[in-house]
Amino acid sequence: MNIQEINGTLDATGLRVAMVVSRFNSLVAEQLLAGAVDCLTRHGSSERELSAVRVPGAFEIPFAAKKLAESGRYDAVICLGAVIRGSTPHFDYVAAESAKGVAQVSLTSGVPVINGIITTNDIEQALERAGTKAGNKGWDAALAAIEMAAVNREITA
Ligand code: INI
Repeated sequence: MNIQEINGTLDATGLRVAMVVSRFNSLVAEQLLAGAVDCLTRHGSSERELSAVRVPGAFEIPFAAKKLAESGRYDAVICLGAVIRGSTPHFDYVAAESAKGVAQVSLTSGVPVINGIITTNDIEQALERAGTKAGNKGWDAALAAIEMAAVNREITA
C-alpha cells in the first residue's frame, strides 16, 4: 500500500498533560495516577509539565476536564477514577454520566481527553486494574494520551 498515514509517536517529550483524579475510591484512583505519571515520564515527559486536579467523585470529572481542556494550557487531559458497583442504582448513573461527559468534552474541546475511569463490579476487580493482576489502567490511559496528542498535532499541523 502506498497511502499517506498518520501514526502518533509515543514520545511524550515536552507534552503538557493534566490529570483529573477522583477522591472517591482514592485507594484505587491514586494508583491509577501513579501509573499514568510513570508512563508519561518513562516516555519522556518531565514532571514539571504534569498537573493533577482532584475532584470529589467520577461524576465531577468531566467538569474539571472541560475547564482544563479549554484552558489552552494542555496537550491532553487524562481522567482517572473508579466507579465500583454498590447495592443501589447510583453506580449506573455515575458510570454512565462520567463516561458520557468525558467523551463530550473530548469532542467539543478539540483536545484529546482520555477516559481512564474504570468501572467494576467490586473492589477486587478495581485493585486488579490499578497496578496488580490486570496491569494499571492509568498507565494505559496515559499511553493513549501520548498517542492522541501526537495524532492531534499531526492532523492539525
Ligand atoms: N464516585 C466515584 O468516583 N465512584 C463511585 O463508585 C461512586 N459511587 O458508586 O457512588 C461515586 N459516587 C460519587 C459521585 O461521583 C459524586 O461525587 C457525588 O454523587 C456528588 O455529585
